[in-house]
Amino acid sequence: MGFATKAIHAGNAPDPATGAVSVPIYQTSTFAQEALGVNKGYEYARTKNPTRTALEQNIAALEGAKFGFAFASGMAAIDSTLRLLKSGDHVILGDNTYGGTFRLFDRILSNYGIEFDLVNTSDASNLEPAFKPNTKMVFVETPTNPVMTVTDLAAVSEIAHAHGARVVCDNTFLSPYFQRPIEHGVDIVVHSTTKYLNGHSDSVGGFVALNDEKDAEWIGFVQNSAGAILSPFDSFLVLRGTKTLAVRMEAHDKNGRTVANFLAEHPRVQKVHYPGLASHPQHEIAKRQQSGFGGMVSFETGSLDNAKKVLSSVKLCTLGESLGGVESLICHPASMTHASVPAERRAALGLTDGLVRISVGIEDIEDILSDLDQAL
Ligand code: P1T
Repeated sequence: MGFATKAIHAGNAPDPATGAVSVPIYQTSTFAQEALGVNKGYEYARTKNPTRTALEQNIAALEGAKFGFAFASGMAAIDSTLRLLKSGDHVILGDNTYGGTFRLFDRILSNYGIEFDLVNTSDASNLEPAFKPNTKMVFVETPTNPVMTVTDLAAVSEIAHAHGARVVCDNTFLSPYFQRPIEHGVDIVVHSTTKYLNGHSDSVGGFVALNDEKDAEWIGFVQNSAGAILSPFDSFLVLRGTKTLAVRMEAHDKNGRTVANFLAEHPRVQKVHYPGLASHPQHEIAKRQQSGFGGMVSFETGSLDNAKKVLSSVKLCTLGESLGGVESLICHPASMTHASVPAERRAALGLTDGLVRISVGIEDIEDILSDLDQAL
């Protein structure tokens, strides 16, 4: 079955009770039981809800995973995945991740005896020396938010597995339409479904997809025990979103490439970060590992003042956090999405005060380009 077919049909069987073609929003907290221990597979809605189950089957199928779990946010999905770790474990964390992921390690997990080191995994040769006897996990984003560096997932997985460590990949920026990390050896895929999977900027959610039965059992146990579940209504919205993932991603990719090329030639732009450009340092890896480059582009304006001018001059692009919706969103990572990353770390990553990030939407390309042109 092709990707677009799976996106529409996986988990989306007509409702057994009524034949409804769209999976209903089962807005209920509990389910009537016929007798003690006799039920229709559902008991209490934190544990399992049919709308959530449908979404879990859908996204797991898109990632090529046996198991999937939907959470209340991307951060809840990441937090629940990190509960595979125990006090005393060490994690190799990609040096550029969403600011909230760094903050979770830096400010919360560090209180529970979980150590981490930041490593630039875009050069796989940096990985080997970073392993310690207690390294249990390598956690990467690719492409990274917001400087768009790419990590070779097959190379990193091979090294990590030789050390007995799991590899977790945050696949939010490309979605399974353009990149399926499990096919490259990754053990666990996490998502903020808030972004491309839902695609319409009207829901916050997260997802974990994996094949290992024992780890899946634990993540399911954490989902039920800690309870950061996705609601039935949000499950419905994301399930509706994934039905159009293939067509939306094609449109984001087409506009993303055009915006990146436009910016690369613009006299007011000093540098463009987009793996689809031949000048991107990991362009060859991206071409091999991804089937598209997507709609995320960041660029260097040269100073905070210049960035402010651009951000206050756009008319079509909306100034705001988040990404992956049909509308173009623009933001200032240093003060918004990555404010929790210390200034010296941001500088080392090229996450400067002059950096602007665009989530290129699927509006008419002429309108997006003329908005950026007048703002620059
Ligand atoms: O916002 P939430 O659904 O909890 O997802 C967190 C998250 C996880 N991973 C990546 C790669 C992300 O980009 C995010 C959220 N990012 C933004 C809100 C942003 O504007 O970058």
